[in-house]
Amino acid sequence: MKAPKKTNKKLDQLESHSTSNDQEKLTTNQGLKINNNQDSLKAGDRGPTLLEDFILREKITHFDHERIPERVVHARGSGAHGVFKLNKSLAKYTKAKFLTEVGKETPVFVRFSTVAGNRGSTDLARDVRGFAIKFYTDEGNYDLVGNNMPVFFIQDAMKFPDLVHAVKPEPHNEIPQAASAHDTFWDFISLMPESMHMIMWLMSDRAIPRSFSRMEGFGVHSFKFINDEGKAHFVKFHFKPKLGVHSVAWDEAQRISGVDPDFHKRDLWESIENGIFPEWDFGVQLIPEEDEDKYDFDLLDPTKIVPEEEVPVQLVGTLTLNKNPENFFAETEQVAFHPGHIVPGIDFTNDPLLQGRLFSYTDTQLIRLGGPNFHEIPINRSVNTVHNNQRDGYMRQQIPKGKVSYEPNSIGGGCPFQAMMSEGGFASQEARVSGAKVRERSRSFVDHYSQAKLFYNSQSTPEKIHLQNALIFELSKVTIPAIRERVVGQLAFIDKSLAWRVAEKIGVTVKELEFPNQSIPADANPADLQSEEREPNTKISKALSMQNTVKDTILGRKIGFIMGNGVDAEAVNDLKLKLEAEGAVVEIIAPSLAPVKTSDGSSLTPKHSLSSTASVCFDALFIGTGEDSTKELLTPENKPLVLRFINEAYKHCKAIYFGDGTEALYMSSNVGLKKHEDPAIITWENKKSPEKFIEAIAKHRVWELELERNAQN
Ligand code: HDE
Repeated sequence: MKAPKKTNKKLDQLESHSTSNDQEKLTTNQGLKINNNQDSLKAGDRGPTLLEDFILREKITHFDHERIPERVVHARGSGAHGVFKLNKSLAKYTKAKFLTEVGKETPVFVRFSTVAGNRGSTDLARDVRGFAIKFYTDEGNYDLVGNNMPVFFIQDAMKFPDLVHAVKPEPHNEIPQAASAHDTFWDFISLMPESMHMIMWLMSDRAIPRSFSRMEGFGVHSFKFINDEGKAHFVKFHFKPKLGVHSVAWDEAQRISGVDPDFHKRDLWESIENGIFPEWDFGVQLIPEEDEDKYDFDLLDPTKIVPEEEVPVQLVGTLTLNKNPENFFAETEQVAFHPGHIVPGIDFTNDPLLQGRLFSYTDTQLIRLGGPNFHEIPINRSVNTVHNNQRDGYMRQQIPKGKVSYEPNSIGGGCPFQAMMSEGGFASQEARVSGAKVRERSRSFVDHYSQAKLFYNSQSTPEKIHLQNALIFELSKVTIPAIRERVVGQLAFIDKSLAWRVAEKIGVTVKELEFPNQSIPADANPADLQSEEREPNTKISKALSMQNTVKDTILGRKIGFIMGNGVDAEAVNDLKLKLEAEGAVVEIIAPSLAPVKTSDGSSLTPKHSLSSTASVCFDALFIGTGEDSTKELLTPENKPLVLRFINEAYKHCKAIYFGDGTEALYMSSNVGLKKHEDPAIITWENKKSPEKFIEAIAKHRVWELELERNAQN
């Protein structure tokens, strides 16, 4: 399937800046046609190059200058164009036009990112993901610069450079790249109790998404909606993926980083090219301004969520990504987001983290994009034209006419005019502000553990185990024992058994005083330690567990078909058609890239060879039907590779379907050793195999069988 050609106001605007070399002659940047692009101009064919060679000079000079500084955070990114459609009017709460006119479609550009790594680092780092959206509204650009986690590490912008310095590679040796598993990060965290809620999110599998299209987006801060009457509501922004929220296992993440470090970027690109457009429901949590003090946390505190059980998320729109950029640098790299780009009907709150961000983003673009005219770069242009008296600066593109660049003026007829509010002129919410000038934190910000606990308690057992293991992995890389001890001390405020389990694995001795529950046996299953009886009054929020987001769809799932020569053509094609009809993507993996000869004499073209990919790149495996195929897959050369595929998919709790005649492979793999019920292993014996396979893939993984599946490895 090929994506249909999209167009909208923004794409039309971009089109006017696009060029194509198709059927054109090569020219210099001055438009001069070039006759020889192979050799520099020399004094004799073995002589020195002449300074006169303006063509060589231009080419090399441009090359020498073709890098700009990468973003200081969120350097690695992937972008896509799309559209935001409003399904339900929010006119009661906001006058922002793109949120009030039902059916209105607003062009968007979205950039996803990791935070800590360099531009060339892996997509699969354990990290927060940026989820930044530029809405090209008719009233100007609105940027929602969010993350895939709804809270943040710190409460005040003053701590941001410290946080980032702590997580980035250590300054003396620039190690480690794109990883928080090191001394300085955990040193900082161990001394910052306010970060513990975010640490729960970061150590959960949310930090290793299966794809961008399977992660949530959050505005994080409370913002304000202002309606036509000037009434304000606090608002929290949510994006809920139509495919559910899904992650890979940490073991997979590490292997994918080697096999395909562009895994997320590729998935986004290929999905859009294949017409499988990533989609999210857009939702809002709304709180009347007068209810500000109703909660046991402060709405201005960015380390807190508003639990969905307390304020439900109202779904009002759809975000769809439907077009890949034409050029990575021009669009994804040069796009400049800023939480301060707002439109009438949306306003800021006094969240001290947000307030700091309002300064930082323009400042960073000035150094990154080289001057104050970055708003004129095509991807950053608003779809309505810009009119003001700002002028000049590096790389000015617009040609403002006339001799007036000041206001008030009479020569220019007073233009451009200020807009009245009724004409869409932006006016900040009139809010009363009072108080002594203080450098202090509000007392309403001091509870650092309740919501960390809420998050942990809301996780399913497999999710809890993954979180524990993530902490164990990360803290095992911390070389200073005192830091490890302090983190365990912090964890104990969240959940004692979590702290105990981690402590045990990272060489921290648990003192009786801190852990009254010393009766926990050393071989206890962590799942048993999390029972509600131990903490009977613990609150749970269902929305916080990814396990509750499973959707009944295999749209966009990638299924690896492993096969050798002689594979049963009918069985393979049948299954392929069934899976593709449900929106899955089938890719053939064979011993080599040579076409596979099937039982009926036809041939199938593999996309991968057994040694060029790995099972971690697929959501499920089908082991191709037929004894001849099995025989080839079991040759001494192929067998270890095939078994690695199967055993890894099994260990990572994926669905595997063994076709007819593959029993020998089944028996040689770890799957053949299984001694438990496993709904995700489908064999030739099952009469409804394809249907069962589809059902199992839709469930994402059988995480609940992880311990049992791994016990056999
Ligand atoms: Fe950012 N952040 N940030 N941030 N942030 C940047 O801006 C900053 C914060 C987020 O795809 C930078 O253009 C400060 C929270 C995203 O281009 C920089 C503070 C959230 C992106 C910056 C924060 C974010 C950035 C680096 C604390 C989630 C990538 C390059 C006061 C709500 C946008 C750039 C893109 C990027 C500063 C905290 C999200 C330096 C000072 C909280 C998604 O300006």
